[in-house]
Order: sequence, then structure tokens, then C-alpha cells
Amino acid sequence: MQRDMEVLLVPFGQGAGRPGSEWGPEALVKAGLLEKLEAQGCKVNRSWVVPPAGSSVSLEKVCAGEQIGAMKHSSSVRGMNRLLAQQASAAVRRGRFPLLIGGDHSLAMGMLAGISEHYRRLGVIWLDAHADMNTEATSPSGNMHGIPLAVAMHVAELKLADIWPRAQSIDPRHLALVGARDIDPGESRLMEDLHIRCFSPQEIKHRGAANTMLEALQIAQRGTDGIHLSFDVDSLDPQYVPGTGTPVQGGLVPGEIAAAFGVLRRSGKLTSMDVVEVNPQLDQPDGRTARLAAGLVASLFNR
Ligand code: 4U7
Ligand code: MN
Ligand code: MN
Ligand code: MN
Repeated sequence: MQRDMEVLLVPFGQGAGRPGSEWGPEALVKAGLLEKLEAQGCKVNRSWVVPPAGSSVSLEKVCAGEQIGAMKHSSSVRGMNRLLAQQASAAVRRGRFPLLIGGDHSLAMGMLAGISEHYRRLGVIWLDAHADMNTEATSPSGNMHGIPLAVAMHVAELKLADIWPRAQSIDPRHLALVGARDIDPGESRLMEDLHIRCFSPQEIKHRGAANTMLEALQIAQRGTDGIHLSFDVDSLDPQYVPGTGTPVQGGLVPGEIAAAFGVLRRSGKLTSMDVVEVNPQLDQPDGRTARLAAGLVASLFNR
């Protein structure tokens, strides 16, 4: 893995249905994520991604804009993702590994938009309790953290190219879902239509996490020029991650994520990553969600 990293800290949670994930970056920094990475010999360049005061994409101004369909805060989500795409693209151009510390999962749109300017055939591994591929038309909630994959595959109304003009859509053949167990009807139709491979927790527990991740890696690797890992902490079982906004029972245990990450680390193939949906306001007072997430993320970059 490229160990010269651009850590993009994005305190933004308006894509989620409940407040708090905007405090995720602070909690992950407090949990020592950046020190752990540095202790392992990574070069950590960090930047907070927030709208510059008075800029044409300030949150205040974009909040006042029009909404797409019924999606909540769609203008500010788009504005924030445009800024993020710019930073993610610049990081790859400088030869660095972009690591997003969110924030809610709508921020994956900006990451994929910016990164796909350079990796034109990007493989994606989506580690999540959810499929995150509702469209504006199928979303039961109107929350934009539930649509990033539909946007990335250019099957939603909003497209990556609306966020970042030089973006390239994600080919569903290069996408693997890992850990999904709460899938809406519109999402399961799309998964069938596009033949998207989904590894349920049941399958992972049966086959073993390392074997499963090896197969997911093959899907993301075959015919691609880069691999993005999107780590939604709700892929873990809620007993380990109380601090997340959309918990779903029956999730992965930390040892399973660690084993899966071991496969990815040894492959050396990842070219970018997100860690999202840490919500410190919902966490136990000891901050266990951020601490667990920080340890797991750092383990990916261990030598
Ligand atoms: B997350 C949901 F309806 N599918 O669209 C939706 F169940 O980034 C949840 O994975 C989405 O946490 C969860 O709102 C988004 C819902
Ligand atoms: Mn999720
Ligand atoms: Mn998600
Ligand atoms: Mn969530």
C-alpha cells in the first residue's frame, strides 16, 4: 500500500438521518488513529475539508439551493462532496493515498468522484450492513447516505459527473458488497439487474472472513486499475459499535473484519479508503466505537 497518505477529515453528517456523525473525525483523531498510522511508518498529511468562508460552495449558500426530488439536504451534500472530490483528486495527483475520515456515507460520492478521475476503471469493496444503492425514487428515508452506490454507478438522478466533471462511473461488475444484511426492495432489484455480488454475514461466517475477502478482492481487482475500500462501521455488529446511526443486528465481529483487512493489507492493492458513520453522540462514554474503528483501520497499513 502507498504509505504517503492524504487524510481527509470531513466533519459533515447531513447525509444521515440523525445528527452526530459530523463528530466522527474528531473522535477518530482522539482515538489515536493518526498517531497509530505514523507509528507504523506512514507519512500522514492531514487536511480538514470544510467550506471556505464566503466561498460559492459554502454550506450556507448551498443549503439555500434547490433540492433534488425529496432527498434531504441534497444541496449541501452536493456542495460538500464537490469540495471533497477536489481534495481527493489532488491527493491522487500528488501520488498520495487518500483516506477519508467521515462523516456520513454520502461522502463516498465525493471520494469516488475525485478518485475516478485518475483510476478510470476503479474496483470498489463496500463493507457495510446496507447496500447504499437506493435511488432518489426508491429511497424510503430521503437520506443521502443511502444512495452513494447508485450515484457512483450512474443509475440515480444525481451522477458522479455532476459532482466532479472529470469523474468516471463505477462499473457494477467491479463492485463487491461485504456484510450487507438490510437491503431495501429497490436495492435488491438493482442488485439482481446488475448482477452485483453480495457477501452476507451468513456467508462470511460460513466460509470465513479471509476467504470471503479474497473473492471480493478478485472482483474488485479483475480488469481494474485501482481499488477503493469503503468501510461503514455499521458492518460490525451493534454490540461492538453502539456509536453508529443505523445499526443492524447480525453483523460481523471485530475478528472477522481484522481477518478480512489482513487479506487486503497483504495484497497491497488498495489505492484509497473511507471510514464513515462513526457517531460519537450515540457511542458509550468510553468511546469504544471510534477506538475499535481506529485500531482496525490502522491495521490495514501495518507493515
Ligand atoms: B448507510 C436505508 F431505508 N437503506 O436508504 C436508507 F434502511 O450509509 C438505510 O449504510 C441507509 O449507513 C443506511 O435510508 C446508509 C434505510
Ligand atoms: Mn450502513
Ligand atoms: Mn453505508
Ligand atoms: Mn449509517
